[in-house]
Amino acid sequence: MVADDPAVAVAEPKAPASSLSPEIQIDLYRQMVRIRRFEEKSAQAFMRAAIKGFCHLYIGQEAVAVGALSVLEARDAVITAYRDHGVALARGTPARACMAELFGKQTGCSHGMGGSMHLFDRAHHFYGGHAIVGSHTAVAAGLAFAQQYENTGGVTLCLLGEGAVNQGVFSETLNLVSLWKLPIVFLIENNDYAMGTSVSRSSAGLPLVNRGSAFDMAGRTANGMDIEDVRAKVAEAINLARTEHLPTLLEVNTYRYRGHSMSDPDTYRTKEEIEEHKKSDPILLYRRKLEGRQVLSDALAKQIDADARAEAQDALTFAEQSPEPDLDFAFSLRFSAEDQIDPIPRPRYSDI
Ligand SMILES: Cc1ncc(C[n+]2csc(CCOP(=O)(O)OP(=O)(O)O)c2C)c(N)n1
Repeated sequence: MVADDPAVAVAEPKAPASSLSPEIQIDLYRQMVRIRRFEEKSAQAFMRAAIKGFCHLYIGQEAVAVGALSVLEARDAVITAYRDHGVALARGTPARACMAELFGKQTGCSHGMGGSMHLFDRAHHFYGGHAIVGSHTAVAAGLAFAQQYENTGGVTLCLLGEGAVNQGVFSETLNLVSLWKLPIVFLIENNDYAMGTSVSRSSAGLPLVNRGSAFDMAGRTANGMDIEDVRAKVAEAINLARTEHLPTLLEVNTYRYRGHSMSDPDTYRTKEEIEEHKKSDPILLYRRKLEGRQVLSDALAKQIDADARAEAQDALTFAEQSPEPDLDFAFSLRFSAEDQIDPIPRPRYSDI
């Protein structure tokens, strides 16, 4: 069985029934497959140097973004680090706009100015894509502060890698969000490795979820290979943030199959270790579960896979055929005297 390939699965004989509707279950599955196929297409494009710069793939972690974002409302804010393709797709940024950004094209969701690590989509309240490890956690607190100050009823979901928890800014941020009772959820995507350093070599006081207790924050853990577990735990935390303005620190255990980035030779772990983790592939496990519940047929699974491949190919063609940002446009992105970015035309998603 090839764990990377959700088209190959064996039904789980006695999968427990779910409180989720069949439509939601299918949609969760579909979103994970979309991300996997998009990332595979990105990897191919990077290998032939069509995508330049950095490229950090989300393969293996799909259940985290899809499960977590599936419980958010449109008014909520989402922010993450540089491993952001799957998060943007799960938030609703069109695959075309994401792929074009990876290609640095003007039709990209950041107009080609950000690239893979800086996807941004204000229309969907997706505030990046940030390359400086841990830095965006403070920005997340600012988003939640604005939501509270303006009484929008929205909450902020901030995803971060486990490598970010030892950055000073993260501790300072936890202190303030707890003190000010901001409507925010911090979700640590613990995929074991920060570049080539395992969490056990970098961090004292495991599990990392304990870090919140110093600031009197609620703490929860979830299995990042089980999309329904992620969804349930995030739903509780989001509810706490929305109704009681109490922040939560969530630790979600997951695993990335590919190197840290496309340039990583991946020599700090064994092939056997990776293969072992692929046995609990989130897409494969969920497909088995849905087949056991008779929610997903073989034909539908194949159709979902074919659609996801077609979408990824379409995004690639769109990106290849899109124009480079022109120089006038690039130089129009400057800070004004008021420190506001000059207004720029947003991508018209209806057109792409
Ligand atoms: C402040 C800072 N220090 C170092 C780096 C270099 N760096 C880039 S990614 C990374 C590892 C981060 O790992 P983690 O937060 O666990 O995210 P993951 O790659 O696992 O998604 C490091 C140290 C950086 N970008 N920013």
